[in-house]
Amino acid sequence: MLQPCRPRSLAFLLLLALVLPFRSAAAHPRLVRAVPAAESHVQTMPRALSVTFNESLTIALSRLTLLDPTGQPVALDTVRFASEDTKTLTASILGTMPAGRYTVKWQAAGADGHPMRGQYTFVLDAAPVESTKRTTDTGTLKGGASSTLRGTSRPRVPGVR
Ligand SMILES: [Cu+2]
Repeated sequence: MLQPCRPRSLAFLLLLALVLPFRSAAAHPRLVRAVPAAESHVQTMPRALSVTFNESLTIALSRLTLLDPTGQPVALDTVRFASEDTKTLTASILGTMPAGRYTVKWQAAGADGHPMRGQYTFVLDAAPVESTKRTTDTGTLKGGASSTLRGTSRPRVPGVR
């Protein structure tokens, strides 16, 4: 009785092998949002990392790691859910962050307990140099622009030509 069934069950197994990866992938947490956002540039040091997934997570299997531009880990507080939101992991940043590109590595597991992992980067831009100097620079630029404008409008003034 098993013998005639075999080709059919083999076909069924093949079908399962094709379908299962998609099914399990759909059941695993997928990153949908991050703060700071992936590939973003931030001007000030963020106080916390926050990553939101498409499904509720198991906190015991969830991890966040922040690596500085040299690849050294930046001290983070314990990873926890953002208030009542079990799809969002957050961790306060305890260490200091010099300017540069940072890597966030995350691990997250949903109901089935299979940890998914991923990473993304963001850039902390260098602190702007003395705001007074910046204003002066902008002023100079503006002055230059307006004198150019005046120059262009000069032919309109009668008598100059
Ligand atoms: Cu799984």
